[in-house]
Amino acid sequence: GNSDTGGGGSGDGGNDKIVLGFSQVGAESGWRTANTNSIKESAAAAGIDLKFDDAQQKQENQIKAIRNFIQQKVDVIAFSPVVESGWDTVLKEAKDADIPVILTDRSVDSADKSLYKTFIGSDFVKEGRLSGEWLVEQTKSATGPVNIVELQGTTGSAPANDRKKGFTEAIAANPNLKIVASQSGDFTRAGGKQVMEQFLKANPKIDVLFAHNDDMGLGALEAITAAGKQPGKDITIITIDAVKDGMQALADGKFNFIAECSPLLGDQLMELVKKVHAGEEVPARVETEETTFTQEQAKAALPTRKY
Ligand code: GZL
Repeated sequence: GNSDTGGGGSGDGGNDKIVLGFSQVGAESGWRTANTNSIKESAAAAGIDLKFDDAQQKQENQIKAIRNFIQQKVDVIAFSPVVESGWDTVLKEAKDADIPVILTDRSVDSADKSLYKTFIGSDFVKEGRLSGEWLVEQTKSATGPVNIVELQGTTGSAPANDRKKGFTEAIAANPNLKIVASQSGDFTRAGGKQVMEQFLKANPKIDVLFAHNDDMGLGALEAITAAGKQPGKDITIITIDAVKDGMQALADGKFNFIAECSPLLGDQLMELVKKVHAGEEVPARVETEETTFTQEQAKAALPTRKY
């Protein structure tokens, strides 16, 4: 990936600043950009020397970056794992090098919980569940089948796995609700547009789109309007994140509901970095604050939306 390793001590007393190595997933969505900004701003504000790497959504680049941080003897490593599995070896190397690791945003499926100190991020199952519960409420008077198409996030990623789980469990409450097609759009606008074009060709009756993030929903809007359908009316659209562009689409009536997933975990992360570096106890899991938005709520929230 692209590393701006910058100056700063190597953690061997070069200077007294804590040196944090951060491996970021990539720059695939508006959410990711806001998350990166939060981490960089919070590190600067906390006086932490940040070495930042963008893995361009490739696990092998994240593993390389973590090995790099170990070589540089950083004080703490933090990262958002692009997918859940395949981390045990490199996390063991960090543990053997006595460098504590903090998981942010996405989690890993490692059975060995000693491989990281804590996780800070959202409850993705809850985000999926809240999305499904809203749809159940909206369609309780439906007399026939309600056909749903699903744009999944990056295959194998915690948000994709967990949002699908929460949504699917919630919509079981209404047997009229059926997922007729489900495919990954990799969390990108381009992916959302391409897959939605296929969904529209293969499914004559689509009533609802559930997209695992705003960016895929925004890409899907182009495909829906190109097919001569009105987003937000002919097709009800539910997404997750609540980044500014998604909230604008919601306020404009093109989306119908968004479950928020806050990217602004920078300050909480830097507090955890300081505690972990000082050898203090930290909770196993720190959850970010988030809510949900209807069209009316988006109109009210937009003027002060930070990201
Ligand atoms: C969720 C985060 C996801 C966002 C997407 O915490 O991992 O990745 O929902 C982003 O927008 O690409």
